[in-house]
Amino acid sequence: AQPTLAVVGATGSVGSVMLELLSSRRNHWGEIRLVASARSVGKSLTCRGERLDVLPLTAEVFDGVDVAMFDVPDAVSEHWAPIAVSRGATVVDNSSAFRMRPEVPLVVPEVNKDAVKSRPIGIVASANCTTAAMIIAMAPLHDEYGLRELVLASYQSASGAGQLGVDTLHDQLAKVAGDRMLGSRTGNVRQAVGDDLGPFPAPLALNVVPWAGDPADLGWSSEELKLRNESRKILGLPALKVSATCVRVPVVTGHSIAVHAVFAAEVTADGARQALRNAPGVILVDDPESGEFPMPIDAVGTDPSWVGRIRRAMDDPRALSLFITGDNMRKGAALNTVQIAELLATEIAKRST
Ligand code: 2RA
Repeated sequence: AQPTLAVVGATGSVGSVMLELLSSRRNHWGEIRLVASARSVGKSLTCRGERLDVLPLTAEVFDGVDVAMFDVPDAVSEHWAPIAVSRGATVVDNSSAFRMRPEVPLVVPEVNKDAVKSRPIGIVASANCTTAAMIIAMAPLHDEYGLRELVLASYQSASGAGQLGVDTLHDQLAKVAGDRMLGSRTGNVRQAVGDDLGPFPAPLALNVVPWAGDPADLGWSSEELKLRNESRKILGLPALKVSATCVRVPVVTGHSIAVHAVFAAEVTADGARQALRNAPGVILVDDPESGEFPMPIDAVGTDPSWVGRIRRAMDDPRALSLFITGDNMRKGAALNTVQIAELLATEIAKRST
């Protein structure tokens, strides 16, 4: 029999992309159960062309489940993932609750899929959206040249902050549309947007906000430290130097990262392009003179990380600058989680034959 899957957080914005992917990718699953908080019960959603009732999050809902994908807030994962495991499921969790625990593998399948094999507490963590998009391109460059340091600036879209982020950006854009004075010395964007900033600490329309996540140590944000810690863990480079500045931009979907990477060996832009051309999960878009570079408006709705603007540093033959864009709802969230769940499904299928 094919394994049973639970989707926890099925009614959320990442959950809905998970259902889309489960409907469009090769099917690995027998029964699929859609699970959400009590307030979503009574709803039904379509998956694989079937209308399914949303079930409440209880311990019993995991009875008979082989794999449970979670996309819920950290505290909900922290509480419910171990309960799902105690009922016999393996959990693939997309929150940050378990990512840095040594006993939990942190997986981006194109880079370290074998890490799923050892999961002593029955939980596998899926990487943060910005890390996932970036690491898929950095891993083949690391294999080629030996990565030593990353200096990063992210350009993160509103959907990284959930549906509220997307709604807030659209509401703000509607408020500023048509006023040609806004953003000039006399046109006040703060006033036009009003007090409702949604999940952002400042207006996002006509602006960039150099802050994403929560305050962490020494002035860094949680998103910045995720990039550092998760990159080190996924690449198995505990001493990798990483400095990131995470910035929210008025884009609906698609996180981008400007990368300055320093390697052990000398690099060439052509060598880097060659390493990336056949890399899994990467699409090379690097012809700036013809207007071809990675951008969220093109990457949205697609699976790969789009990579371009590859240049060797002018002042360091061991350093590259490049630009990466990926759909944060797909590779950055739903797709990576679904891919990990599929690795587990394949393992379960092998075991039962
Ligand atoms: C963001 N990385 O973009 C987060 C979502 N997990 O806010």
